[in-house]
Amino acid sequence: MIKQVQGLVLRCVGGFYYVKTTDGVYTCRARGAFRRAGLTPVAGDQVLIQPQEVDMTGVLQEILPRRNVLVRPPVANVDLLVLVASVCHPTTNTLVLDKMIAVAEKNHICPVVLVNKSDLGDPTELENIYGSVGIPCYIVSARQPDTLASVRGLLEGKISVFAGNSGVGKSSILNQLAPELVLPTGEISEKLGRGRHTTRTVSLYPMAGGYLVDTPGFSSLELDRVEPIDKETLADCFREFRPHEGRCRFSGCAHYREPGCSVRNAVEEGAISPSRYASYVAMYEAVKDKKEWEK
Ligand SMILES: Nc1nc2c(ncn2[C@@H]2O[C@H](COP(=O)(O)OP(=O)(O)O)[C@@H](O)[C@H]2O)c(=O)[nH]1
Ligand SMILES: [Mg+2]
Ligand SMILES: [Zn+2]
Repeated sequence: MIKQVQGLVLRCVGGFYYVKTTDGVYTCRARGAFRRAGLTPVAGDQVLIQPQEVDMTGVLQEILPRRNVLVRPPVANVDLLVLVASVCHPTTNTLVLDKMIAVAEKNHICPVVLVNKSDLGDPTELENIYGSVGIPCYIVSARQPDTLASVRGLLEGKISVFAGNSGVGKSSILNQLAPELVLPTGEISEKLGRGRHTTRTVSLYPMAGGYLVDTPGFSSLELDRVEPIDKETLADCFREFRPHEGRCRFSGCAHYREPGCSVRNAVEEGAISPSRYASYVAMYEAVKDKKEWEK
C-alpha cells in the first residue's frame, strides 16, 4: 500500500509544487500524467501526494475537486475576492468594480469591498453604494492599522485574493494584515513589476489560519475564461436585484427598458444605487445582441 497524504498547494515554481500537509511542507514534482492530460495543479489546490519523509520531497498524485479556479492569477478554491478601492489617487471606476463583483458572484466567490485611503478623503460615496448592496464593505486606511481589525477577522481561515487598480494600496494593506510580509509598495513595486509578468509566481501567504494572494492590478486579474456574462445570468450577479425576481410586470424582464420593472422602480425610489444600476445597463448592453454562435 503506497502512502498518500492530503495537502494544500502553496506555491508552484518551475515545475515544483510546495505542498503543505499536517507534517510540514513537501517539495513535490507532479506525476507525468497531469501534463499529458493538460492538467496543471495551481496554488490553492487540495492535492494527494506520495510523501518521502527523509528529505521532505514527494510526488503530486491527484488534484481533488475544485470549488472554483481563477485563470489569472492561477488560484483554486478561492473564498473571497477582496476588491480594494481608494477614496482618491487613483479614483475608483465603479463599472470596473461592478464587473469584478459580478464575475465573483458567478463563480461563487464572495466579493468584499475595502475602501482604502480613508485618511485622505471622504469615503461616504463608495460606502453608500457598496454598503447598501449587501456585500461586506469596510472603510480602511493602510496608514491607520486599527481600521483593519475587522477585516482580519473576516479573512480568518479563508483563501482571499486581493485585487484592485494599481496604486490603491493592496500591498500596503497586506503588509499590515500579515506583519511578517514585506511586499514592495508604491513606485518600487511598479519598477519591480515591469517586465516580470511572465515569471511571476503566485504565492499563498499564510494569515490567521487562512491565506492571502496579492495581485498587481485589475489588468492581471482574469476570473473566468468565458466572458462576458450572458444576458440571462447577468441580473443574478447583482445580488440586490434578486428580491425583485418575479415582481416585474413581464416575466423574463431584463430590467432594461421594460415598463413596470420592479428593479427600475427600486432605482427611482432610491432603494437600488443608480451607480450599480448604470453598471448593470452597461454590461447588459454589451451582451444583449450577442447571438449564441458569437459567444
Ligand atoms: N495616505 C495613504 N496612502 C496609502 C494608503 N495605502 C497605500 N498608500 C500609498 O499608496 C501607494 C500605493 O500603495 P501600494 O500598496 O503599492 O498599492 P498597490 O499597487 O495596490 O499594491 C503607496 O505609496 C502607499 O504608501 C492609505 O491608506 N493612505
Ligand atoms: Mg502592489
Ligand atoms: Zn425588471
